[in-house]
Amino acid sequence: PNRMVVALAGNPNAGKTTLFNALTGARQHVGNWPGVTVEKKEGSLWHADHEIHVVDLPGTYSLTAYSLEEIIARNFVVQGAPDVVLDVVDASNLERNLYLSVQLLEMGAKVIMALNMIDVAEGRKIHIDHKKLSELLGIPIIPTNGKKGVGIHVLLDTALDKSQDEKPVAGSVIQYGTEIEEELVKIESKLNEARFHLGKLSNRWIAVKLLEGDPEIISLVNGSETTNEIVSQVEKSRKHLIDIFADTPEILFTDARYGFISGAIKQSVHVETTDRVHLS
Ligand code: GDP
Ligand code: K
Ligand code: MG
Repeated sequence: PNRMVVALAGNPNAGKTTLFNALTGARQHVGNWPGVTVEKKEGSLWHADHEIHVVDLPGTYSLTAYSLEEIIARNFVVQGAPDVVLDVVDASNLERNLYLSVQLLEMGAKVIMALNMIDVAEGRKIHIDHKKLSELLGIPIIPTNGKKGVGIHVLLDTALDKSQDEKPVAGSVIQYGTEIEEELVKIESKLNEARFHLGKLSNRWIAVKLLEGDPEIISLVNGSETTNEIVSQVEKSRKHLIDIFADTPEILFTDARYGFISGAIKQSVHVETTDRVHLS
């Protein structure tokens, strides 16, 4: 009846397993992901009359399809269709960790963020205005200390709220500039014409992945008559962008993501310097 699935995503060592343990306690099961020897941890708990099933995804820095861990994490978000993705972020390494967050947002996943290791960040005088960051990313952010269990209750309330939120996720947190956006729109409309969908994922994300030359997503649209036009549009668009920018779309997208992240950090993070400034 009231059952929901929460997937924990995050960089290695962000504190996923620690939060997973704090959430599920002893009610956990350890196995392997189907067909591979990567460990899969699952567990469940009750909260506000809901059974919440939690899946600990492999730690990854990105969601390209270039490592087994990334493919497992991505496929679970795509095909396992979790109700909510809980993105566990190391607050003391915010910039690097946000690269994964931005990709989860682009996928159109329902994301909430645990700003974990908040004690470590504060200890290093890194002050994060999490409300501002939440506004900029368009997702709820909850500061947590996984080791002490701080923030767990709020996380669960937030996950429940988010799962019941019917608003579609935009998937367009980053604007890539006119030239790239125009090509994305062309590819998206070909996807729509061919009625191509991947679970609940936004076709914008699929368009981004196709332009990036993602082998897994390309193989999904390849080889069918209805998708011929998608493939030829992708080829045209890639060529067009390389002509204009003299860079591959992969590089253009990566640069734009890092640009967005560094802008968000400038607006929401303040690092106290220990050096005193002497004014004369
Ligand atoms: P995972 O790789 O994401 O699963 O990370 P782990 O859960 O294994 O955590 C990595 C390390 O960080 C462990 O030593 C944890 O005890 C520690 N840790 C996790 N969360 C916190 C936190 O909020 N604050 C502090 N100080 N340490 C934490
Ligand atoms: K670890
Ligand atoms: Mg772990």
